Amino acid sequence: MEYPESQIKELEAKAKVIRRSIVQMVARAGSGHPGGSLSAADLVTVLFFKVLRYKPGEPHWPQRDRFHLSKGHCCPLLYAVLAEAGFFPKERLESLRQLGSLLQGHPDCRTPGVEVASGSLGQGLSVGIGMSLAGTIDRRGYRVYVLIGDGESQEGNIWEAAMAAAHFKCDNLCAILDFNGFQIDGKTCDVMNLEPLADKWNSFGWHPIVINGHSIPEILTAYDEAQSVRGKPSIIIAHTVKGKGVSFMENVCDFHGRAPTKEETERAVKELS
Ligand SMILES: Cc1ncc(C[n+]2csc(CCOP(=O)(O)OP(=O)(O)O)c2C)c(N)n1
Repeated sequence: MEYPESQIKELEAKAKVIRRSIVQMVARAGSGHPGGSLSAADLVTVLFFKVLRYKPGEPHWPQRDRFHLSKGHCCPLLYAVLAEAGFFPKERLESLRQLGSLLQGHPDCRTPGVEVASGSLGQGLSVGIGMSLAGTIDRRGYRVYVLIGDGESQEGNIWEAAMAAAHFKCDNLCAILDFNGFQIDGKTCDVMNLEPLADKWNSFGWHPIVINGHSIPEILTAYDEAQSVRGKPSIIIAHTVKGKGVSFMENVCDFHGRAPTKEETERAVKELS
């Protein structure tokens, strides 16, 4: 499908705003996870500003589409998007990781827009299956999206969920795999190789869609395709760059879980302006 150029430009601009928020938020907190937040920024921006149905003023609206951030350490991305979407005031982003703040270092369901706590990797897809089945049983008509990491995909629980979702024909469920090639301390392929990944998901009974996770048109097309699949769940395997958008963070493992210094923050913000 063709998408209007203006829509693509608008989403690209929005993703830039989100990336800037991520860097500034983590810098202010002095800790956090910028790398995997930046790599998934385009995927989650398009999801929230083009695909999901929700009411920011009514976070528990029963018909809302569900988004679950299974790789919970990337909550700076989720918080930036939720603030931009109007779930809470943007000034609150300044309180990331402070004691008593609504914006904890890993997601907590007291934060408006956060569906489920996360941070212990591997569990989110199973949570998504529960949401998917509940939606079908209650005839709510919503869809469920779960963002997982490539390092996270080494967890056995992911593959149990893969089997179960296909068994239960969860076609309202879409996993998004942020395949940035890195995990906490190295390349995913060196720690435990995942390839051939699309073949694996296909053999587990899923509909895999492989894309460039920084191409807005490819992301839009993938979400459209996932929505049209019947009788099986879909997974968007998105090839991304860890730290995307900030030159000195790209593919640098150190920025998995460290805040930029004051000078680095100034440089990053300039690049994202
Ligand atoms: C069960 C569990 N084991 C270990 C960790 C510690 N941990 C946090 S992030 C991370 C790496 C995750 O890699 P990936 O899923 O690729 O995330 P991304 O690169 O997108 O940030 C690990 C091992 C955890 N949070 N949960």
